[in-house]
Amino acid sequence: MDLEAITKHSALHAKPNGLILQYGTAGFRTKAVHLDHVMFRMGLLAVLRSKQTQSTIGVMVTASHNPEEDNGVKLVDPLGEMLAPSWEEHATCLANAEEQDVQSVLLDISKKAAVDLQRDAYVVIGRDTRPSSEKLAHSVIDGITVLGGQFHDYGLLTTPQLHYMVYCRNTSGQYGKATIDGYYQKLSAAFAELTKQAPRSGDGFRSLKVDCANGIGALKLGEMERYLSQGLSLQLFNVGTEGRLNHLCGADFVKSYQKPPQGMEMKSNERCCSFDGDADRIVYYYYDADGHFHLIDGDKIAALISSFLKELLLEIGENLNIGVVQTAYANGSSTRFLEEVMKVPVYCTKTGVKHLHHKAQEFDVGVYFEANGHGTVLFSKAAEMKIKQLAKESKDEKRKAAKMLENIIDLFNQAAGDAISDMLVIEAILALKGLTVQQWDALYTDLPNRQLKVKVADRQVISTTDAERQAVTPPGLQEAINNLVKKYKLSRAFVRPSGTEDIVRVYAEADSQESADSLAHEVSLAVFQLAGGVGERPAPCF
Ligand code: NG1
Ligand code: ZN
Repeated sequence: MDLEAITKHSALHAKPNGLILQYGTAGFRTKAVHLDHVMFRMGLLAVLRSKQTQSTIGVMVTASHNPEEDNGVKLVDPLGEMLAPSWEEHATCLANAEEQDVQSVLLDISKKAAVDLQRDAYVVIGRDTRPSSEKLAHSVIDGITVLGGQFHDYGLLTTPQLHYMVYCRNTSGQYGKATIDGYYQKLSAAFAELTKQAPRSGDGFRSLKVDCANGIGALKLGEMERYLSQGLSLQLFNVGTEGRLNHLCGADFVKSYQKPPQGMEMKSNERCCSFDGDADRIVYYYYDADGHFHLIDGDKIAALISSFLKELLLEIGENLNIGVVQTAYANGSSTRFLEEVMKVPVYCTKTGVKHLHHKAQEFDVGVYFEANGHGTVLFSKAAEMKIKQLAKESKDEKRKAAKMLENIIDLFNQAAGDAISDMLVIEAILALKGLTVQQWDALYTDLPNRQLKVKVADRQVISTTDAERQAVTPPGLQEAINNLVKKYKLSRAFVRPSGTEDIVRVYAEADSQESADSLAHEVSLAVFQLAGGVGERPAPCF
């Protein structure tokens, strides 16, 4: 380590006094103007992680669905996964070190994590379309080079594309080619192959309107269109030429407000979807003939996909197990549908895809989706091998099912939830089953629900258990929630500190929208009173 050079360059990316940040559910995230030092230091950390794992590490600069003036950074581990928890701690230590301590913290991490500093390091970088992202990506590169690491800067990428690149590079190209062309080719070939069997029943199944949240999705779907040929025609909205990123549009807006995005022309019964700002979330929706808006969220996406996969798995008859992983935010109706109608086992983990991803790895076929539309399907290596063998050796229907599963394996991003790949799988399933968006929606009826945010002085005073469904502290809060929930029918509510924003999230569902709204409001008041609310008392919503 050239300690002198580190000190010199670090001073060029000085940490604002007193700023403390946490490596949260999705890395560091805050106003872009506060992030320069974090970027430089994450460049340093990525080099150490690369040396330690002897693999390529990814660094993604994005704040996903958050406002345009925010930014963020996260590291991607060798197989495309989120950074290991012990390294999240190192990341937090390094990001918060005072200027004069950067060297010693680096040495300390190297020692604790047994990093052989003599090894080579290779880091790949991607960034979203935020105005601040390019400069921040250069600060990452500065950190990488000062520690002697090599790098490849992919420039503009969706978050899942960067995960894909990392995965490809660490599996000697077996997973795919680590280029943007390789990504499009892999996905479009699998999509074409999968939809070959679909009945040609009019244009309805071949066209889709996409709200790109004024983000990277617009650029990347634009690039991908020519690979899709006639298979699917996309009409892109909110492509970033006029509106602001994630402002009144995008998957998070549509899911949170249960409203269509601005800037999209929707006719009744037309299938539409929204990506978020870095294209790792997707939700669908439509207007019915009476002008009512219907949201099809991550839970219903998981329901469609797992029903289809279950059918194919029965067809090949190999006893490969399937499991669905959700969080506490999953609509109660979706859990009931999956368990009671579909008869697939459902598991609940803490919020944040790393928890879902981890749990999904326990199954031959692990389907995981957050209600907000972030998810994918993971196939175990053993399942993948079995399926590939059957696709070659078996006959007739069994072979057909195995081939479809093989295409689905290729189509799902095994490294991370990916709006582009989820969209293609969903479109393929709808076409193959001849399902309209209304028929898909009719799988089950969502329980009315409401999510609210409450500002408190210190959100960490709330701690939870049971996959975040029960509050352990502050004292009395869970009892208060229990008593409120009893007042409503088919009701459920929970609260947890956000991992990405300085707020407490409140979730409630009940038999009617009025009840869900009223329960969410009452729970917000309980949080405000018992967990140190600041500012205005929460007002009744809607
Ligand atoms: P927080 O802020 O911890 O609730 C949000 C989402 C997560 C996940 C992360 C990362 C909800 C309720 N929470 O986390 O699911 O997507 O952002 O982007 O949607
Ligand atoms: Zn995102």
